[in-house]
Amino acid sequence: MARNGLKTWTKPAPSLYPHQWSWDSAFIALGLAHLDNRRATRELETLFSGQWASGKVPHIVFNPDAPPKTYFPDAERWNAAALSPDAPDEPRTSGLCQPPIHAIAVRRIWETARDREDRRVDLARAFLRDSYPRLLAWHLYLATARDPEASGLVTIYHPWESGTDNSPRWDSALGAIEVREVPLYPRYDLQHVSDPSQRPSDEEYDRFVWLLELLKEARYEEAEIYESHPFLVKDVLFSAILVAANEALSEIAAVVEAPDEERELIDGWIERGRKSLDERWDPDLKLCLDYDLRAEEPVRVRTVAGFAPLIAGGLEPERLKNLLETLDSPEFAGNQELHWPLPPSTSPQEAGFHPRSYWRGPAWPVIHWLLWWSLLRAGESGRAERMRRAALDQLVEGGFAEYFEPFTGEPLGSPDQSWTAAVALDFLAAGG
Ligand code: 9WN
Repeated sequence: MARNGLKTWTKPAPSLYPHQWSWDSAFIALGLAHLDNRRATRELETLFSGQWASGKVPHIVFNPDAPPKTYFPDAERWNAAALSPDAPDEPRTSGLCQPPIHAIAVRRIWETARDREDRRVDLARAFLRDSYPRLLAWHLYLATARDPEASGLVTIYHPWESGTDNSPRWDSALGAIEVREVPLYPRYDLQHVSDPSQRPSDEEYDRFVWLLELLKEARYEEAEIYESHPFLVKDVLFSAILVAANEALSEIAAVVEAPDEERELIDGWIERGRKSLDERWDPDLKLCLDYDLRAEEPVRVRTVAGFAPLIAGGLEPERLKNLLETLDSPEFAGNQELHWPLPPSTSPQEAGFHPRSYWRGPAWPVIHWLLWWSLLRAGESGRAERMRRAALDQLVEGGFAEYFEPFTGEPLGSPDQSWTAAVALDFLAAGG
C-alpha cells in the first residue's frame, strides 16, 4: 500500500488502476487509520475534493500525472465538467459513484484516535467536523436523487457503480439493452493481467461503454437518466452499505454535536433502509435480491450481495439464522471444494459462475472484510473470528492480490492491490 501511495492519496493498484477510486480509498483510509491518522485523513480529503455540487462522490478522481494509455475510460471520455454544472472543473472525475464506505472509514479514524494523546484526539475531532457536512451531503444525494421513490434502496445506473462490475447480478439487465454504435475504445486493462479471462469480456465492455455514452447524452442529469436510461437497478449491497454507513454517520453526528433534525434524518434512513432490504428477501433462496426497475422484477441470482441484510444489521433472530445457514451452506463458504472457507463472489451453484472471472466467482478480500465486520456487529464473534483467520491465511499464501481463484487459492487480477492490504491491517488490528 505504501508503494502505491502518491503525495496525498493511494492508487488502488500499481499499474492497472492509476487514478483514485472512491470505495478503494475509503477502505485504504480505514486500514491506514491504524498506522497514520494524518495520511488516512488526507486520503479521504483528496477524494472529497472531487465531490459534485449534488453531493455525489465520484467513483474515480483522475490523476493528471497518470501515464498515458493506461486506463480507459479516461477523464476526456467522461467529459464530466463540460456536461454537468454539478461536476467540479478540478479535479477531473468520472460521472458515476460507488458504495459509500466513507463514513465507516471516518469513524475508524475516530476510533483509532479517541483514546490517544490530546493532540491526536483534537486533530481527529477537527477532521470529523470537516467531514460531517460532506458525508451528510453524500448520503442525502443517495437518499434522494438515487431513490426518488423514497423506497430505502439505492438505484444504480451502471454495473461499475455496484463495485461488482461483471457480476451475473447484471446479466439480465445488460442483456436487455440494445447496444447501438459504440465509439471505438481501447482495452488497456488487459495489458495488466496475465490472461483476459480474469477481466470482463468484450461484450460486457461494449455494454459498459454504451451505458457511459447514454449517461453523457443525458448530461448526467438525474431526472433525465431516470426517464430514459435502460439500466436502473435497486442494488441491495450498495443499499446495505449505505445503512451501515448511516450508522457510522449517526455516531459522527453525535461527536460533532450535529443538530437534532439531521440526526433524526439519518436515523430515519437507517430504519427505512433495513425495512426495504427486508422486503427484498427471497424465502426460497434465503438471500436478499436486487430489483431491476426496468424489467420490474427481482434479480434471482445467488451472489454475495444476497447477504446485504447482514451488512445493514439490526436483524431479527430468524433472518440472521437464515442468512448464516446460506453462508455456511455449499452454496457459499461451506462448499467443500473451496481452498479456504470463504464465500466466493458468486455461488459455485449459479449458472453464471466462473472461478477465474473477476466478480463471477473469485473470492475478494474486501467482501470478506465486510462480512467479517458485519458478523461481529451481529454478535457472531466465533464465526467472525473463523472468517478473519481464513481471510488472513489466504493472504499469507497468495499475497495482496485483487481476487483469488476460490478452489485453488491462486492469486488473480492485479497483484499488490491496496485495499487488500488495507483490510489486512484492519483484520490484524482486531487480533490485538
Ligand atoms: C471500474 C478499483 C476498482 C474497484 C471495483 C472493481 C474494479 C474498475 C475496473 O476496480 O473496477 O470501476 O476497471 O474494473 O470492480 O470494485 O473499485 O480497484
